[in-house]
Amino acid sequence: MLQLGIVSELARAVIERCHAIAGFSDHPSNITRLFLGEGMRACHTYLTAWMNSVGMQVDIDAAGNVRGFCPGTDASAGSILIGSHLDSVPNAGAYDGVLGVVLGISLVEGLAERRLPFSIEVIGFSDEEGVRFGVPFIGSRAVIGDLDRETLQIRDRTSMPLERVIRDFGLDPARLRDAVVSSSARAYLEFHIEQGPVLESIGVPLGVVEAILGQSRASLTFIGRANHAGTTPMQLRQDALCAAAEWITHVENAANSTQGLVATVGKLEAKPGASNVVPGEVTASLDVRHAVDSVRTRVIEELLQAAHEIGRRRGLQVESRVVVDQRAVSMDRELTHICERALERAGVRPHRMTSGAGHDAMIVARRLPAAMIFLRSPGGISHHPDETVHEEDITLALRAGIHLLEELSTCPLHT
Ligand code: HGY
Ligand code: MN
Ligand code: MN
Repeated sequence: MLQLGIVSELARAVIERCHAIAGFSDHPSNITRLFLGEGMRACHTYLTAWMNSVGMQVDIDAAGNVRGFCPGTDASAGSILIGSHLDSVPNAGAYDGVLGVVLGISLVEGLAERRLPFSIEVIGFSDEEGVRFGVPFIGSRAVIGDLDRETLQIRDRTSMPLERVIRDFGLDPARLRDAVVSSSARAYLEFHIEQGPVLESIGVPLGVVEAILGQSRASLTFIGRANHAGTTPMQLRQDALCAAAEWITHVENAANSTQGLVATVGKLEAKPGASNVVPGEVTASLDVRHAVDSVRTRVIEELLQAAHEIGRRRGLQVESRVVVDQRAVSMDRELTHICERALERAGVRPHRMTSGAGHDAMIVARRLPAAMIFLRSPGGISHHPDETVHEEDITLALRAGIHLLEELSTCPLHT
């Protein structure tokens, strides 16, 4: 279907395009592209122009997802979705999410005038990380029709409700129902960097994801009493930051003593935040992940209990709420087998693995057979400016993608 020379050219262009998109940021000196910020608007403009140039019809749906559509030759063959997210964490790398969208469009570009029986819809999701509103997967939840009224009222740190942010961006929340994927969609494929050390440690360029760990996210507030740092005796303090610090050590100990569990306090804010004031209030995030849902939910419960217990002992009030309770998700077996065969035909020994990172595939999998192909992360680093990818692995991913589309053209999915 595609000469190898073209594939290597496409791979080089993939890197260039990821770097171009890295320039679309809400921050003047690093990659920070949040839900419906100005960086996302520039990203929409860039991708719309590219998608149009390769013959795709483009729409920005009411949740801010970029939807590129390449028609097939046989309406009864339905459509295959290829996607990932366009938003980033603060001070991010250039490939998390974006690579999957750029690879999807590059596969369409590689088809040139050729049309497959099924349509291809490439989706750039508007929010997977959940940085702006504290809840992830806004874009993919909109695509499966799962963005409820309660979520639309959640406020960002400027106290702007999600629904208002959509309107201020120039989109219409009333059209969210049009964002829902059509019933003719047959499958969802996501290419993504592994974001961890496994593939590099075994010298394998690509992996096939069997399952994605479940994740819980919680928000806690330790409420003590601000007071003078110089005049307040230690035994009379209700120091919110010391309470949080004791709890954070407890979180780390719990994770170290629970096989296969990871727990992270990634965000911590002390108020009033002056060096000569005993911190009166601390807000903290908690992220807990595990392959087995009952272990994850037990541990997050224990960790929230521990925070309240530490608060009681120190004479503080503690408030906590779970904001995400996302169960572990297995990828579609049949589609995963097809991915494995595609890797083999691309000359890669397929390695099956679980994903510690969450992905839009775990949301879309609620509605469609979903599968993921990982690309090796050099240095195993991600959510960091040093995040990178090998060009030769992109070439292999494109070749695997072509074999994938070929196989789906000749033997449609049974599910
Ligand atoms: O946090 C995650 O697992 C993903 O990078 N959003
Ligand atoms: Mn991420
Ligand atoms: Mn990601």
